[in-house]
Amino acid sequence: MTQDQPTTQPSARPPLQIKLANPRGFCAGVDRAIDIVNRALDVFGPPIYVRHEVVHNRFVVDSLRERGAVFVEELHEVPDDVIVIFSAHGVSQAVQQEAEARGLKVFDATCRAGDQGAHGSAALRQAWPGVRSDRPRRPPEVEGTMGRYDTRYGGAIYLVEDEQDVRELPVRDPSRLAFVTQTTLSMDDTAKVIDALRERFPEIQGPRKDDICYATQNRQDAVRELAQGSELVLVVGSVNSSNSNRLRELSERMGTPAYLIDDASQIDAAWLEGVASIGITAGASAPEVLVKGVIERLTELGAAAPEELDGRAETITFSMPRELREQVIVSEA
Ligand code: 0CN
Repeated sequence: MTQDQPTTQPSARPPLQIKLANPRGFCAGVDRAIDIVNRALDVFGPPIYVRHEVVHNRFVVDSLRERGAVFVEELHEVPDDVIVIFSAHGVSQAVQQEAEARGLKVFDATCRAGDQGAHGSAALRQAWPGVRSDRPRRPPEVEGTMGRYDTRYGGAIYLVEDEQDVRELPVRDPSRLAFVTQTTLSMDDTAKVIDALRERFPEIQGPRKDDICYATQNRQDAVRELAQGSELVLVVGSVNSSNSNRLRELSERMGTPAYLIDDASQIDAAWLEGVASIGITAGASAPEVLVKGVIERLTELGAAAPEELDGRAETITFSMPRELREQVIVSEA
């Protein structure tokens, strides 16, 4: 007769741990830009033209397109007598003037934080005028900022992307030189370029540190912490989103493999083999609903409930253009 023995199960693998970066996803400028398109659709009805993707996110752009937003790259694609929204990344003065000359009704969704770079550039125009760059395709923020520069006084503005560019800068008068930076760059890489500028041109003027916006900084700090405690990082964001790419890159530089994904459908289960902890973050243009989808997919693949890391609270908001603010309708009882 055999007696029942206590069964010894082979030790089951602990469930995959999920950590969420904090902060992640939408920033105040993105929130406002998307609200502007949605409110314009509510108030004026479709079509609402948007110059450039309002933010660099496929899901956001597709959703707004479904509501009647029409995305174009240049104003000549826009018919007369329509409403146009400038994307969160800003536009050059030439684009603004073209819209004015054509009498187009414009709502400017340029990020208030990104605008500082453009304003910085505008402030420099008396002393360091001119526009010049031979790069064929520049990010829209760069296009917008460089295009805020007044060429009438015969100076020059250059796009400097790395230390090599700094070494090659053909500067005539180093005492009349200043810099601004794009808002969504890598903090580490930008610091290197600025150090090189200050070393070669000790008199150069500029921001104390850089013009990288609060949201980019916070998300880069958060992904640093996330990557430290994870074996793999997933960054939710689109391939054309600069700040999202910087998050993936930063994780990889810290030695934690990272993938940039638009949504849960792009997760390859093979990535998780032998991985015990996975970190999730999202670029400033990626909505939280996509992060939720990623968590759901990972749960299906055996992950435990996610744990959110402590992070920096963000309280900043930017106001909507007056005409698009919610109207409070007070009805008489
Ligand atoms: O992804 P975004 O639309 O822009 P980039 O990171 O590509 O510059 O995010 C919003 C940021 C802005 C402006």
